[in-house]
Amino acid sequence: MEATAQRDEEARAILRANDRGGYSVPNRRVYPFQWNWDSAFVALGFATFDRDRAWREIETLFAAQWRDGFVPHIVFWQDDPGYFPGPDRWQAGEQVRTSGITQPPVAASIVRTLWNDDPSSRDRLATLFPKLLAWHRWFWRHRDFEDRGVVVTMHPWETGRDNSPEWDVPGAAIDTAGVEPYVRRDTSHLDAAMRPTQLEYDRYVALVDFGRSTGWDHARIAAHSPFRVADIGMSMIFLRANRDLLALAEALGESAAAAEIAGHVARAERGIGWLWDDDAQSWCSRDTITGRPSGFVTSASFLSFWAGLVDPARDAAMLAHFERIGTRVRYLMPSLDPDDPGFQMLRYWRGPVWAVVNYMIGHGLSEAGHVEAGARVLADTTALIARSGFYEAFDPTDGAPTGGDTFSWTAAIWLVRTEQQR
Ligand code: 9WN
Repeated sequence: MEATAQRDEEARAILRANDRGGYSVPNRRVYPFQWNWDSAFVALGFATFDRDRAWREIETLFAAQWRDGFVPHIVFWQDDPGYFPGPDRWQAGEQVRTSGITQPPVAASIVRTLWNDDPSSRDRLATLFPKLLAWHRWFWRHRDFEDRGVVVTMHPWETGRDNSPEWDVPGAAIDTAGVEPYVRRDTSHLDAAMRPTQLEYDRYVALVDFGRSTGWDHARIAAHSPFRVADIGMSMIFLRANRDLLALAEALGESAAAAEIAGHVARAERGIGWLWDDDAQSWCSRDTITGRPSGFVTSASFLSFWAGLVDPARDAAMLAHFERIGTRVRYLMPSLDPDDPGFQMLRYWRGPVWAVVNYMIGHGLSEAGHVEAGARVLADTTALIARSGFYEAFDPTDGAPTGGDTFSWTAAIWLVRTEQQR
């Protein structure tokens, strides 16, 4: 109990220390700017002890929104030489310098939680709502331009699961020959064995250079990017976010917006089956250029429950994967199926467990009625943090830490653990 109280105090101290005044950095040294989906989860953590600060985290993110509704994955509020690529390489942004790609649109779901827990915040919700809607419209326009009801990503960084093996085959189409020399900063902070490879970095930077060469014209990027992959993670997160945005629209009496969003929810429910892979018996990302499914079972595959999809046969197949994986590792949910030959316990999104993904999987399973499974995922998350501290990610076999320490979103997820996990 005492140890738990100490962890609570540490978690709050991390959020305070990583607070740059209205926004948080994910980690002081490795990630010294504001990141999009990190901020959404961080707001949940702040809400446990400072509601005003929780709303500000999201409001500050949306202060960097472009006029066309786009919300960037990084906001460079201050300079810092500790991260590559910085603002000079991106050359993007309007009121403030930003990156030119986005990240998983989890913000509407988090805002719904903030509002549910604090109905007196209606004015703040009403101010944020049109901004959230504008961002979702940007997604419908530029990340689902073929109207499939899925999210087509233009960059592995956009998915938040940077070096997942899902991007290996589609990534081979990216020409890295013209990439101007650059110096990685991540490997000066962290062991290279925990990070993406040099080839992967060259591809990331080539895509940044390509986007910059279009002047961050998202219509052109969507038409010509060499990397266009329907991401199972973003597709599920966006479907859930649209359901949550719809609930917010109804609460605010925004009936035209509600009808518009409901139409997109229905479209996604019809279209998302395109990402079911019969061979893998799993939800999988799919390359839209070749049409080929990735075939990888990753932690993102289990977000179908978070998305609110109900399909008895597919749910049973996902639960069978869940059971199998649960016998292979001590801590769920590894970012890659441990039976995959490419599974690596400590290498970023090729094995380690991430607290924020667990939050969505655990709550999604519980909401879908798979209470025991959901509870296992959430309990494993707490156990990992209790054992190892507030790291970026964890080895699913023994719980050893990997990546950066004093991590904001890990602290936030600790603070919002459910009563049963306390
Ligand atoms: C690139 C900040 C971010 C997370 C991502 C995670 C990692 C960045 C990087 O860190 O990505 O965006 O440089 O590795 O993969 O999910 O938002 O915590």
